[in-house]
Amino acid sequence: MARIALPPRLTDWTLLLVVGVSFATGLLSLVAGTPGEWWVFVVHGVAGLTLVVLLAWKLRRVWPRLRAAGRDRSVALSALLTVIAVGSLATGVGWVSGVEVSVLRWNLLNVHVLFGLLLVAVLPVHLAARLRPPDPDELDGRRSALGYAALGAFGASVWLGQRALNRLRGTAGVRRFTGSRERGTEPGNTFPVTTWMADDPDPIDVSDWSLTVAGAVEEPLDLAAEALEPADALRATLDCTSGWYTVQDWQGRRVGDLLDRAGPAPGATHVRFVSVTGYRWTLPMAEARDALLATHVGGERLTHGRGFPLRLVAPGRRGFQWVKWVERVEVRRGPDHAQWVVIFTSGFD
Ligand code: HEM
Ligand SMILES: Nc1nc2c(c(=O)[nH]1)N[C@H]1C(S)=C(S)[C@@H](COP(=O)(O)O)O[C@H]1N2
Ligand SMILES: [Mo]
Repeated sequence: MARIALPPRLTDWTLLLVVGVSFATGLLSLVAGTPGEWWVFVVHGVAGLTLVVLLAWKLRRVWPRLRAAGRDRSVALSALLTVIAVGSLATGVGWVSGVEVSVLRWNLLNVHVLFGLLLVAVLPVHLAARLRPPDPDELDGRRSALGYAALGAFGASVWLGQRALNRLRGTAGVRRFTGSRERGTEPGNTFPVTTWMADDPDPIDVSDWSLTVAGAVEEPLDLAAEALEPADALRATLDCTSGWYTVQDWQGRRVGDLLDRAGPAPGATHVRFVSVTGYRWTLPMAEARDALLATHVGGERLTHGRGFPLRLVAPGRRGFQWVKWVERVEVRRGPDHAQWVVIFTSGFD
């Protein structure tokens, strides 16, 4: 291993690159919901796994200094960073292998995301104290090529091997390309209720609820529950970023039909779906038209936890984008960037 190890500076800079790629693909994975986006998960897993080797190379070099840390604050921080990096790896691999733990209602994937965020939060402090420029003297083309080949081979073979092993063991469960495991295999309200952050409205009384369709439209609509009896159906996969999915037949109203009745005004490009809690998500017009506002799932009326009386069903989107308890559809002349903040803050008073 010593002979193929990258030289010190190159190891450090490669570590930085790999953490960057892992973090970026980790974030991207949260919005990857169509099969064409499978590569996000592969790059994330393979890059993440190469950290095992990079950390081993690095720790072999710096271990004596880490042990002698004493009162040196920047070395203490390096030690903390090591723990966080190892934690990110262990939780990632543990989750993929089907290890079941729950820390305050959090599963291993949630803990993994937390470790990833911690890593990227603490890393800049470490870099500010320790980052050294690349060293041209240590560069040796043949040795570096060998080092990178070893890294790639390790990452790819462990990734593939782990998949094969999990399939053999059968215990890690069948997973979608997003890594999610199936929950709620029966039709109807059988899947978990997932509330993100603080959204927790009281059950909605339909006699004082209605759906408003407004914004950039010729004629705003205000529809009572009776006007929304299911007329359309759609089979779609709800895939939550906390690692589970369910395939269900949803019944309700095609958004395109509601929009046709309201008549989008010139320049309308997006459609925003707003919950009674303020939680919201916006889809481009064409995608919104094919989405469903569901009142039923698997032939059953939605339960309160699953968004009764009306929830968005957005095929190819991840669960957090399927707004529950919808009371407003707003046609817009542009996207909505503030939604990224609102999904974290809605429901807090
Ligand atoms: C920045 C440091 C991170 C590192 C080093 C890292 C590393 C890893 C590793 C090693 C795995 C297991 C791959 C395997 O064994 O096949 C994994 C899985 C996973 N990570 Fe991360 N990760 C990081 C951050 C994140 C973040 C920030 C997110 C999400 C916001 C995330 C989401 C995931 C997901 C969804 C999986 C499961 C992928 C699958 O099932 O194929 N990771 N990660
Ligand atoms: N208004 C609102 N809609 C929401 C959420 C929320 O917290 N508030 N959670 C989202 C998340 S993270 C997921 S995975 C799905 C879960 O739907 P379910 O509870 O019916 O399983 O709803 C989404 N819609
Ligand atoms: Mo979710």
